[in-house]
Amino acid sequence: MAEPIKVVVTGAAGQIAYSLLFMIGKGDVFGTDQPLILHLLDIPPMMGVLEAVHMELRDSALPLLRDVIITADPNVAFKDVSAAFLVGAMPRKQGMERKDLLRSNVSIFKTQGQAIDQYAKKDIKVLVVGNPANTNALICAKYAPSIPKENFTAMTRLDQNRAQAQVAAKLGVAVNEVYNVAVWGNHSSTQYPDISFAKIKQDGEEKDVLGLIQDDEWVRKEFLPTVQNRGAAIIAARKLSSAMSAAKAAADHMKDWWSGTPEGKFVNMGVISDGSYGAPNNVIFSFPLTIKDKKWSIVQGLVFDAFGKDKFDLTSKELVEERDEAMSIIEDADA
Ligand code: NAX
Repeated sequence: MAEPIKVVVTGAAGQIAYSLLFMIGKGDVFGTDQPLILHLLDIPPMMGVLEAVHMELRDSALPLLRDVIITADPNVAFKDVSAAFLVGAMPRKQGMERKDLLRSNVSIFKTQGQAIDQYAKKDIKVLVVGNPANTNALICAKYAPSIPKENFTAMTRLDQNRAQAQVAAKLGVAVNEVYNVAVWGNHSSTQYPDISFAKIKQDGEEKDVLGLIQDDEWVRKEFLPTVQNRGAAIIAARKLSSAMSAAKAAADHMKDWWSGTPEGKFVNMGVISDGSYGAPNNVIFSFPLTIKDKKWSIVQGLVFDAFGKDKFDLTSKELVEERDEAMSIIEDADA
């Protein structure tokens, strides 16, 4: 058996972590032959709840789980870790302006970035789930200059999974038969879930999803808003935000980063933009990616129509505004 790796989950007393920790612990992410030491970080008032999560993890009798460390100290949480799930963030409260939300999150992700810089392994893989995920990931990377920017990613896999599920239902096929759904831009309601390049495999033959659906009206007026507003629909129905599906998406994201994508298939993650497709530079932007040897590459050569270009530009604009607001908060604090 391999040596154990250290993995940190922040917001570990929260609802996404409650599902995610179990998935990680039983080997869904790093493999069923990779022993683990889990580091659980939350804020001091949540230490009692975290103790209960710790007890439940122990009681789950997970063979891969060699140790669990619970802490409210980021410097302990990030020590020697190889992978980080940054789930904890400041939630948007009623009536809160974007700037106030950003201010609270800048402070959290600055502290965690600094701890990663100082204590984590230099090849750490960081997945930011806590919203606003793209901008939080950018802040975190900024404060960890000794770690490559490519190692900081934001989660748009839930949007990809939601889009695949909608297409599978429409075509009456299993969800894993649908692939190459793209998600562009921000993890927010401006995201652009795009099935222009999506395929299914039927009877051993690859077919274009759009060719099978043949219904532009459905794609633009039903599919798109359903995926963009799915988070709000879950909150309206459950009075709590998506948790089980968010945990599954976080597990999928890290698993594919760790073990790679199959030939001919792509996945989506928010990554540092290199300006591909005319996206703004220096934002964390969701692109379709292929992954090999734990390194991602942006899929090139996909072509947008005018409708797609509009959607792409809208989410780009929002990300630039979010970044600029976050940077002005940092400058004010540093002045
Ligand atoms: P919960 O409120 O259940 O849990 C969040 C936990 O984070 C709490 O235990 C809280 O004490 C902790 N926390 C707050 N500040 C912290 C800090 N500085 N260090 C460590 N822990 C801290 O929220 P949950 O439903 O688990 O959602 C977590 C985050 O995921 C939210 O920001 C949410 O908006 C975001 N989501 C992101 C999604 C995505 O696709 N990127 C989808 C699902 C979800 O909405």
